[in-house]
Amino acid sequence: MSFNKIIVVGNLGRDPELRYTPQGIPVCTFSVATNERRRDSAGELQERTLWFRVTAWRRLAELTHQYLRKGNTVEVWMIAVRSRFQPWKIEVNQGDKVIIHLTNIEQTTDELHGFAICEYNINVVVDPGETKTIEFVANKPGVFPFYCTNFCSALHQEMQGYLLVKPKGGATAMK
Ligand SMILES: [Cu+2]
Repeated sequence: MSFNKIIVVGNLGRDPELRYTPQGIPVCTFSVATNERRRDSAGELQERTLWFRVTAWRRLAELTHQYLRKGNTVEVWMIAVRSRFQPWKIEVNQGDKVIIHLTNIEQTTDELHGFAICEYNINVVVDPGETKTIEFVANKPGVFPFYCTNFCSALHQEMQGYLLVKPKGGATAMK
């Protein structure tokens, strides 16, 4: 038996795209650029960019799509359904621009959900079947809980999660 394994560390060319095969299997493709600097025969420093095309499948494809981003924009596709948010935690770096697309996937027409992060002055209500997009810059480091502000059930306050904003150059508050 033999195998080889490579580790690619670089930058994304653009945000990963998620598609589905005709059988419904998630596939996520993205490109990673790596830079190599070397001296040529004349002693000049040359920079060479090498692109790797990466394909992730199934759950990894979904996670890749959910979490990987180009530059410092974090885009999250979140669902709200009684009594949870999915994903229920978001980790970003201080200074990141955060875009949350929140979809309420309830079937019953009166099942509204709210979404609030008090410290960031965010408070929205999402109707069943509706998607709302929330945008903000995560400039305050720390751990900020979010929860459902609508009385969707007696457990609405248990419908919660947290936003972790890792401080620039500092220690991580929570893992
Ligand atoms: Cu709710």
